Amino acid sequence: MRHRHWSPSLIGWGFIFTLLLPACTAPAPQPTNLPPAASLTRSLADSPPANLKPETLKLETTYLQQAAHYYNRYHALAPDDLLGLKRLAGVCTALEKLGQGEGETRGQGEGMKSCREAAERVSGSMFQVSSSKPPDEPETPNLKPETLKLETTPAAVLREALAARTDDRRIVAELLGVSVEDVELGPNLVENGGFDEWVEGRPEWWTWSDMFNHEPFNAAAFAGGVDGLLSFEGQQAARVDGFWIQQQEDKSRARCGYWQQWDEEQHSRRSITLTVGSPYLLSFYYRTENLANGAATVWVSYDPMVLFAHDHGLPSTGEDWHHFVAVGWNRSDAEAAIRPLIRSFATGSVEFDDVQVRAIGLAEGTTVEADDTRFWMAQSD
Ligand SMILES: [Ca+2]
Repeated sequence: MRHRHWSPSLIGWGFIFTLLLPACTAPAPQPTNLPPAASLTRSLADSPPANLKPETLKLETTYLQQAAHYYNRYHALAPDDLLGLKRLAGVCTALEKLGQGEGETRGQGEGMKSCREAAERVSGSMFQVSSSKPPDEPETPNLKPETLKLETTPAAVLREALAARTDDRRIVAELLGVSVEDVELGPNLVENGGFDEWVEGRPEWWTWSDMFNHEPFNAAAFAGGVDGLLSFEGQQAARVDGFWIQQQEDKSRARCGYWQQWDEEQHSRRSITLTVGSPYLLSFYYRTENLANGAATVWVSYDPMVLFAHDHGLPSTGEDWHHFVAVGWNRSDAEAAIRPLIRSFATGSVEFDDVQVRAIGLAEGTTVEADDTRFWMAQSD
């Protein structure tokens, strides 16, 4: 586990993440006619703030400036945490839109100082802000050439850094060695992959897989449930906590987690069908805390010709949200089914969010031979 010098570590930051602004804006009371800070940030990121009154605009600018300050400081401490980068990019995008609404020049003003600093850190170069015209010269030489054609503002640099590590279409193209324009992703075949719907203590469409405390498994104390504080996507994530595990060699390893999928109406298990020879994407976000390397796993199939067999171990994340992506084929000679099972084999905690399985469509003339499953993990810049 990585030790950070800030206390109270992630829970404290989780509080800031969840409440976003109130945690760092104690002196300024929030007017009752404002929407919650997090939803306001999202709405500002989506559209220009044309309908905000001047005094409201000023107040929100103050909130966003302070949020950018704290998210930038957090990102400096935990650059691999994708949730931190996501929130930082969102706040800086909202700040830039507010700045435009106020007639400020791009990337100027006290509020953008933190965003510029983060953009410089992400791009590995000094960020020269052009306030009058789009940059003619590359200002971020460490980024790929196509990136420089985009509107280059601190928020644009942060959004690009986030997309490089979260855009599944781009990542699939990278894994297959084809152009991103030649890749299309089908609908998500996983039900409730974001774990935002819960029924009687378990996520809808998922069943609790408890391979412990009965033969042939070791005894253990595991608990599963919802985390509504630090989800990567939506409002909730699924969590598995291991408290104690018996290590008797003549028994199978204790393990447990959530297994797609339980059909409530049919009272039967359903599977995700994979056609022969077509590539598929398996993708999710996860974070581990005090969990041994490789102890959190994903299982999809017994057959090594259907994506991959047995549990695929995930690297520990030191409390950060990481992204897992795999691209594989049904290389058997018949239609096959998978049932994603995400679980833990050890004491400590793991959370999962945004589980996806999608068919990958390739443009006509683009072919990739069915091969071993390819795995991708986000790396820091
Ligand atoms: Ca979620």
